[in-house]
Amino acid sequence: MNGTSSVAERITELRDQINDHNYRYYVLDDPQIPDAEYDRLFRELQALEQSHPDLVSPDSPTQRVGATGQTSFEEVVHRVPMLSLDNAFNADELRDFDRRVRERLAAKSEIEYVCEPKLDGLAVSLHYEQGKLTRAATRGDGYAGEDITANIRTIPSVPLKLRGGSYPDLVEVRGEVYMLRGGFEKLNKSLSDRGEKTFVNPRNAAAGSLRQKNPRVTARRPLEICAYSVAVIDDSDLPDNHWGCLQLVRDWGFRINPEMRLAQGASACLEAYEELQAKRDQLPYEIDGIVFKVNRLDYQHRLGFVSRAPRWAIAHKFPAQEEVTVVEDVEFQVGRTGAITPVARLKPVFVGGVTVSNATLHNMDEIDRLGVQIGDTVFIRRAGDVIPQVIKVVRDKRPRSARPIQLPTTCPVCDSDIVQLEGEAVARCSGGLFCAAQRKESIRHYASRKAMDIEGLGEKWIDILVDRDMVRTVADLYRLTTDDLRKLERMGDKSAAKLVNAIQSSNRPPLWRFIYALGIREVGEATAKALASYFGTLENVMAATEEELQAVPDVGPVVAGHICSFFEQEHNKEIIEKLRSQGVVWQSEDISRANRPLAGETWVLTGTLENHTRDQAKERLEALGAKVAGSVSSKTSCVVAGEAAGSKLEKARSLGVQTMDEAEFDNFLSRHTA
Ligand code: 9MJ
Repeated sequence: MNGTSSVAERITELRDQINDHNYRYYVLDDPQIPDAEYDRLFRELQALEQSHPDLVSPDSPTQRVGATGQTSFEEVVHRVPMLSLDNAFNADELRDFDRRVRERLAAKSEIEYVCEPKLDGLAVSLHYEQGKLTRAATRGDGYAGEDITANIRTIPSVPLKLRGGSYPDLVEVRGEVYMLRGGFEKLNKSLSDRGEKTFVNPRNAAAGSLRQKNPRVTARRPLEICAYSVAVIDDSDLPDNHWGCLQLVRDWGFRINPEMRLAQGASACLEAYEELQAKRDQLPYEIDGIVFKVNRLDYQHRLGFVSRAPRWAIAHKFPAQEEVTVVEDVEFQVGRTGAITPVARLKPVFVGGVTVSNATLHNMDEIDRLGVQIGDTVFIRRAGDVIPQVIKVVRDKRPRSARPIQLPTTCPVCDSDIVQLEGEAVARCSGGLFCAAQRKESIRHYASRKAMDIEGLGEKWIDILVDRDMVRTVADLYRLTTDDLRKLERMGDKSAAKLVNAIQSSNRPPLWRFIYALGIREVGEATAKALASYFGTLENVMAATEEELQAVPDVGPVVAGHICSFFEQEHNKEIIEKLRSQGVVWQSEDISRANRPLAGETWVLTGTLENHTRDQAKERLEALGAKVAGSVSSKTSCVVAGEAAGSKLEKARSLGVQTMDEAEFDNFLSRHTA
């Protein structure tokens, strides 16, 4: 064997391995090697290709980012038109579709349909010749699209080479390119941090990313692909139904949507629609409906096409999540911590399944970024149960009477000055507990379900109690008597007794609920739980220094600072003292046993952990009560040995000390973390 052929063999081996790891990571979400190992394989391949340029081939994983640098977006005429789908907007339209299908086929029994989530992205066509990706195109007008091969090659879940050996010589795979919600939010955040234009939704972001002239930009965008159809261009055989084709495409290395299912007849399709709609908000990507496709390909063939859409498929749409309406006014709300939030009052509009008449504008920076004025026509977006957002202004529709939005100089509730700290986007009322809005908000938070859970103490009664000065702080709640409440308009004897009872019986909360109920800035439910299980008592939390607080998982310097300054303020200490004297007893946590199963144990970390930094692993162990030491002795309880662990692991073994590898450690942590 000469030198070059062994290099060629190694190159092939590396490409196969890397392709395999890409597939597992990007398509199966199940990586088999740590990133560092992946990087080593990748760099070895790059180095070999660099020293043997004659062995570089376009389907090598190193060639994903187009070496040419520029795409010219030439026109591509589709061999088979990329038709769009007809829509059904309600159950009747879907039943009509099914009836037409049955009539045309003269079918005696129910038709079997493949139900596919309709991804909200961009349709693309990918050509493979002898298993290699040779051309990718957008749908365009359905007959001709743009050549976006260089950009498509940068998407990790697009196979550059089909897997396995049993694919046709010439095959076209079609699918949807889309962006995960999480990736979209991150991308927008980083664009807005750099002062660049953001995208209105994930679909738009995916489209913008595919249209990049420089594939290196596309490569940095979190794009995904999901295949939904295959067409063979030579005369090879395909399975005789669409479902089978999808399984085949999956075997070639594509991701297909895991929510796809089969349904017999229109009623089962409607059930699938309901089920998918209920899941819609939990999916990590956006869908705008469900597509029903006749499963049998001979039926599809017989049904054929009308001018722009197949007769064998229909898209049953979900309610739109974006609509257009008018900003009629902007009001400023005061939150619990005094944060002033501009809220757009909208001409009511039906979006995401409900009628929306308010949308948050977040802060003045956001108003500047959007360039929104009162009177503007705007895009509203309501996805899931997230607060409706204004995402875009339609500038052409701005009326002459439009007015800029101005931050008031004083609090709309208490007239104290509004201040905005250097570098902070949020403006705040400086009135503190003098501000009725802040008092109301802090009481509302205290009484809320996840905090003290005082049933019946809603916004309406809090407004009345604060406005009449019957309650100034949460401690005053416990002094209210049935007689006090009975005097209020629309409060009957029964309701008064019920409310007093609800308040009184909220007086023995678990510690975490009480900490959460205090409304310390940025201390949510999870942080409150972590504080409670770490410190055990409120006294310990109150006495902790910023440094000590940061030993708690998830507590960073900012949150630690908020906690310390909360407990430094006299009036907060007073309120806690008053609550205690009114008989509120928060239940200390047993930090010695149940929540601190490792109390009294000493653990040692050695080697490289792939899923945690050393500090994170240490924090997790400390949160469970363990001490983490640097050296192994016979007193050591357990040694966690990562990659390339050396002498400490040996010593542990020789002393008969328990050891765990990283997988066992992860497993252990997941069993011991709430
Ligand atoms: C989407 N967008 O997820 C089709 N689609 O089929 C699925 N789009 C389609 N199928 C034929 N799942 C034309 C378009």
